[in-house]
Amino acid sequence: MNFSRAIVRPPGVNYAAGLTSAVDGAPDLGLALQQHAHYCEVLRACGLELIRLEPDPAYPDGTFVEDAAIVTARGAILTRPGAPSRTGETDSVGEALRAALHAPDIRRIEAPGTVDGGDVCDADGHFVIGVSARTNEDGANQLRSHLQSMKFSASIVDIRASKTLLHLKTGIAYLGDGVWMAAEALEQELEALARLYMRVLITVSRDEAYAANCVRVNDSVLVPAGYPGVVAALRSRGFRPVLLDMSEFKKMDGGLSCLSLRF
Ligand code: CIR
Repeated sequence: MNFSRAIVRPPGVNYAAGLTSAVDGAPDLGLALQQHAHYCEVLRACGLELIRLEPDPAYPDGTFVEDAAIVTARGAILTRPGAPSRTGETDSVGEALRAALHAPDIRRIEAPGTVDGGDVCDADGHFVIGVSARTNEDGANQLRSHLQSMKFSASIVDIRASKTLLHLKTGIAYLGDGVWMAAEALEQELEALARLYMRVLITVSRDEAYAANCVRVNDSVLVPAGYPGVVAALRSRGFRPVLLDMSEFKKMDGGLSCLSLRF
């Protein structure tokens, strides 16, 4: 949960052409850019140095950089995103990671495997990998092997029954020190997760489900604005929530974590 850098990419001119299942209408690009700028300011205030990528009109979903790679303390793995329109997003993220990590060769998920970074939750070096509509079993197995060869442990959880979750981290966040946050929708999957080191579980009610995707960054927890129950639960456990307006990313099915790749 201690990070010093993050890769980010603002939404581009055709951001509204990205994938979405949301019914809140088209996003307002001007407002999305303001929200993104504030997100970046908050990361900097948390002590992170930002590596800023340029938007590429070929990839309207490119602002959701977290889906393109898994970055660990022992190296990175480029994903192979499950939506065909997003596959090429890994090129620019890979280039940035090679430069940032001084690593000419970065591992990658190969076909027929698919993995979206939003399906991968790092809990102090144990990685939970969700099999979802975007991450398939082959991809999850490849990722687990890579992580194991890097001396991490990993477990795979099938979340396909939870139709409301695009990714594992749509519904779950690890906040450090054995504290997890999980949406009620993940109840069944949590039985599998309960075998993990779970000291405290904060359950997020259905009406605040979007806020289950929050991110611990150093001493703060970044939380979408508008979810008072989650904020109260975090404060009562001694966390320092920092609220971020996310309306224009929610309209494109994006959560707070997917706007940055932290390492
Ligand atoms: C997509 O459907 O791929 C994008 N519109 C949203 C991706 C959000 N990623 C994430 O939550 N990890």
